Amino acid sequence: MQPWTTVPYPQLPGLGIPLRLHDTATGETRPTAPGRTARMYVCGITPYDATHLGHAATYLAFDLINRIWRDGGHEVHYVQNVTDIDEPLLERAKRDQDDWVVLGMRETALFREDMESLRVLPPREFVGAVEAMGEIVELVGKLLASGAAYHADDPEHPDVYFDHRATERFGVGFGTVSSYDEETMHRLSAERGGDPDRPGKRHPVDAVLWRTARDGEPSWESELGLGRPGWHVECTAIALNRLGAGFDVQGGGSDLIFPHHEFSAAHGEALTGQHPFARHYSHTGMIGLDGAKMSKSKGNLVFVSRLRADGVDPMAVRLALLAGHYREDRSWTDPMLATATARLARWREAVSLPAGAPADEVLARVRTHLSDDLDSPRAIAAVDAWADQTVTRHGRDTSAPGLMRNTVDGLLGIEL
Ligand code: 5CA
Ligand code: ZN
Repeated sequence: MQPWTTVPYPQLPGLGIPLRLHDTATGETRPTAPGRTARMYVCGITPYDATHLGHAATYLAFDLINRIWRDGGHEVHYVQNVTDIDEPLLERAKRDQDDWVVLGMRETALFREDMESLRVLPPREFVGAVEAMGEIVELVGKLLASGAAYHADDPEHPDVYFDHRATERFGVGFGTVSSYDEETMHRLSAERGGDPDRPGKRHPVDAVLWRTARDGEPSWESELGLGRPGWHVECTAIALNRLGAGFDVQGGGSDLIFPHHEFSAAHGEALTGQHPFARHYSHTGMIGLDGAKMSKSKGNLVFVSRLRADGVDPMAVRLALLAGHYREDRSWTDPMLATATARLARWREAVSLPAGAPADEVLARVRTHLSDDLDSPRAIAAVDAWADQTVTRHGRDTSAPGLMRNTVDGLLGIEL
């Protein structure tokens, strides 16, 4: 698929600081250690509805990683998928008597516009499940051949499942990403698209790799028979074939820790024999509204496109979301947007002055805070202090307003 259009990335003086990032799998916050080219995979949207502020917050967090790595002199190979075939898409299309292909294309186009307006740097590769069908089929075929996958004991629908114990044969147990106990895994499988109670599986937790065709559902002809792929293997194939095993960061919201990232990793490891699938598993907190997680199924959504249509400055939306720490579950509120709008106006006033308080120290502070597990609230506070000082007392440093404009643009992605 065509990614969205990029925005210029200003070069900042000096070199950025290596990023320390929390890793869900080990529970530690430790340095990312990319090579010359950093490799990141972030789980993309299922395009059956518009981008809400929860999605936006998640992609903004990974945009900070992208920016910090670039500031540190790395190139970034960023891959993002689009789950353009899956249950939720088919259900929504049916409900609205829409064509699932048209629905997916329409919502993906809107997502691109939203990302562009928020100045999120685009992935180098933006890949739909449908266009990756051949690679997914090949991967499932290999898992079957190696014994890591099996057909369900069901003559009518012998769907292919992944044996979740498959990596044990080289000494890696299941559960290295989430560390959840079996009861939690069972419960979350049922809540998040799995089918723990289906008969014919070796184990309730096992996840589907290839679902044989059902009446009225789209399906693809393949060496696995007519059918469509499971969700987790889509991300395994797209990530592995572009980034290789042991890439730097696998990202998404905390709702993807289990079963999605657990299984994507287990599929990849069973296939390559290499552990870990990704060196860091990075997860963002959930954005809610009025105390409940913002989710399409609950219908309590604030859309980026709605705010744009209402004339809200996307830079204020970006600043409002970055004012919270990415790992915290938090709620979207009107005062958050009001605070961000006022802050944006103050920063704009400060950078439009002919001179200001010295800014070199502020750049250093912004770098330090962001490289400390993406501490955007503290980075924003450092810019606030500079803007207050500059607006109230002016300053004599004529290069400061320009440097602050570039700092805020390059590292926080905010155009003043
Ligand atoms: N297509 C899959 C990933 S392969 C998917 O989860 N799509 S999604 O449209 O449901 O979500 C897209 C991204 O936004 C995922 O990374 C998800 O974890 C994240 N996300 C969803 N809801 C929220 C929320 N309320 N707050 C923060 N992030 C969220
Ligand atoms: Zn995914």
